[in-house]
Amino acid sequence: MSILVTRSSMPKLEDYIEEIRPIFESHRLTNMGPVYKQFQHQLIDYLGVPELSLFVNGHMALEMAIHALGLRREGGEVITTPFTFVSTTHAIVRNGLKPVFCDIKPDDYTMNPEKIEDLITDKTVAIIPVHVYGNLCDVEAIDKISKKHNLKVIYDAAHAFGVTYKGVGAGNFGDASMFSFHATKVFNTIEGGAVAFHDQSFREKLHELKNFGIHGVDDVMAVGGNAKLDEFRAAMGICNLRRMDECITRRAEVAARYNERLGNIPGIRLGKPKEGVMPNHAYYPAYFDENVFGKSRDDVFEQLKENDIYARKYFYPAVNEMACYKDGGYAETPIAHDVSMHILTLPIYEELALEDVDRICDVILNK
Ligand code: T4K
Repeated sequence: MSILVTRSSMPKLEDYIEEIRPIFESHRLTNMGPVYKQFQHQLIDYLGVPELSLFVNGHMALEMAIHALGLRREGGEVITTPFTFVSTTHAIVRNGLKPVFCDIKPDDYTMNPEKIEDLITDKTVAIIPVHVYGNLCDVEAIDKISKKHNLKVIYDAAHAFGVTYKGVGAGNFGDASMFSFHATKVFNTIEGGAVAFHDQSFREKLHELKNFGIHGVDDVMAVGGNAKLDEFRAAMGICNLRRMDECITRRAEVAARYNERLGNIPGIRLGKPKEGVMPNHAYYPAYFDENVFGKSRDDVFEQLKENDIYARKYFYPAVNEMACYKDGGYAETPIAHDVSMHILTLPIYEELALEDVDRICDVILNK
């Protein structure tokens, strides 16, 4: 059987049926119904955040968070990372703002705070860093810079569900954090996402944006769109949330086996979570240095493919090198470029057997 980079975690079918039974009986399918509300409360508890708004996917959550924070202005610039899924940059651009790419750290691939201040101009309105692969950014340094320059911070926490730093949930840093609940994520609602935040005035803004600006039956107070999570997906979330801790524990076992097999191989660099971070093992990145290891990232990718194993080059190319951005006159980011050329995310998911991890490692190591 093929091994893909990930495989959605699923609840037991009977559990899901039980959870959607009331939806069938009530005919209440969407528009912030009782299942949505129950799920929202459960998530606030699980993530340990003061406030949370649910969305149809992570991308719309981020796009609307940028809008809701009032960042849209003529010529406004947002400092962000090119080492991400393209959604982060698209969300900035689709708000009429200009991305200013900040290079990343070579050890954990998150935005390098030492390079942020040089990029700040009188047009800068915000910083949007990304918690890459389930590790967290240097939140303390970014917080200091944003306060000094009076800038908003929105974290793209698409990979950081359930991650904590010194015991504090990932959704507590900055002005807002976006989580993705896509099928490929550690925690999924099929498609889905959320914005965590602490300023209560933000709640109404987000609500307006995701529900046409409607306040009451006869009141439309703002020009909003539609990005609501429906009841069936909320029910999927309720089921998967119950299994979250066991799911992360199982992923940790898989990651530990990879560490054991690949940890001391010259020319393979593995991910290193920031000190104090409890990771969720969302992805398993390995950096291949061809000069030392003898095989390039692309060689390893092809060799795995020949063995019916499908790793992925997340994130290649870096966003500022993608067709839709490469001619935009953006600054080069040499570290992000280098990492995007050498990184491979190896298969990791709840059901991946340790024997399969061994098989993957055997192929990589020519055993
Ligand atoms: N910011 C960051 C940093 C992100 O990584 C993402 C999403 C976002 C923002 C936006 O969040 P969302 O709007 O998506 O909530 C995938 C996902 O579609 C995307 O959610 C994710 N990041 C990105 C990194 O990866 P693809 O095009 O690589 O996925 P795909 O269809 O090739 O699937 C990869 C593997 O996952 C498959 O080989 C098998 C497995 N899979 C896939 C699907 C669709 C399943 O097991 N079940 C499934 O239903 O983009």
